[in-house]
Amino acid sequence: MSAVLYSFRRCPYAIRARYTLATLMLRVEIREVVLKHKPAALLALGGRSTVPQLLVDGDRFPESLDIIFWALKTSSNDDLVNQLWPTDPIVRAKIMSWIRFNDYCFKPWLDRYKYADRHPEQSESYYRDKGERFLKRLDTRLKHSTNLLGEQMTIADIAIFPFIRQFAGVNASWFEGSGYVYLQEWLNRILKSECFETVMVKLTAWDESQDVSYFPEPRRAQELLIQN
Ligand SMILES: N[C@@H](CCC(=O)N[C@@H](CS)C(=O)NCC(=O)O)C(=O)O
Repeated sequence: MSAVLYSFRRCPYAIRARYTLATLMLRVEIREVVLKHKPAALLALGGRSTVPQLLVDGDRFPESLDIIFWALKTSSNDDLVNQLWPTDPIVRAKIMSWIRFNDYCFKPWLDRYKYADRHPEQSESYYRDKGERFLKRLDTRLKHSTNLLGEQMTIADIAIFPFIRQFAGVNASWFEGSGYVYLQEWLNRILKSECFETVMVKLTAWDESQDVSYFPEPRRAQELLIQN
C-alpha cells in the first residue's frame, strides 16, 4: 500500500488526522505543505487543495474526517477501533453531533476570535463570548467523564481538541483563568501525551527532491507501540 499524506503541522484538521493515524499506528508518507506555496503535486490533484489530504493507491481522501474514517477502516486493531468509534448507533450519532457542532458552529467564531482585527464589525471579546458557549458545553460534559463520550477517548475528542487548543492559545492567561477546569484538564492531558508529541514533530517543507519522510516516524511508532 502506498499512502501519502499532505499535511501542515499547525492545522487543526491535519492535527486530528495525524492524531488518529498515530493512535492507530498507521504509517504514511508525509509531505509538509507551506500553505502560501502549495506544491505543484498537490495542486495538480485538482479541486480543493486544502490540507490534510491523503492519497492511497489512487484513492483520494480530501477531508480530515475522510482520513479519520479511512484509518478506522484500515486498522487491524479492532479493540482500539471499537473504542474510538463504538458500534452503538446512538453513541456514533452523539460523536458526529459534537464534531459537526465544532466544525460548523464553533469554528467560525474561533476564526473571528483569532483574527479579530480582520473582523472589526465586532470586538474580540464578543467573538470570544460566542465561542465560549461551546467551551461551557464541553466543560459541563467533561465534569462527568474523563472524555467526551465516557471514560475512553473517541474520535470526538480527537476531532475537537485541536480547535480548543487554538482557542486557548489566542489568550492563554484568559483560558487559564476562565474556570473551565474540566476542559483544561482534558486538553492538558491530550497535549502532554506521547501521541501529541509525535503528532507535532517538526518537518521541513516538502519538495519533490526530498527523501521520503514517514509519519509516525519509525522510532516514534516503536515508542507508541511499547506504551500501548
Ligand atoms: N474541511 C477540511 C478543511 C481543511 C482546511 O481548511 N485546511 C486549511 C489549513 S488549516 C487549508 O488547507 N487552507 C488552505 C486553503 O484553504 O487553501 C478538512 O476537514 O480537512
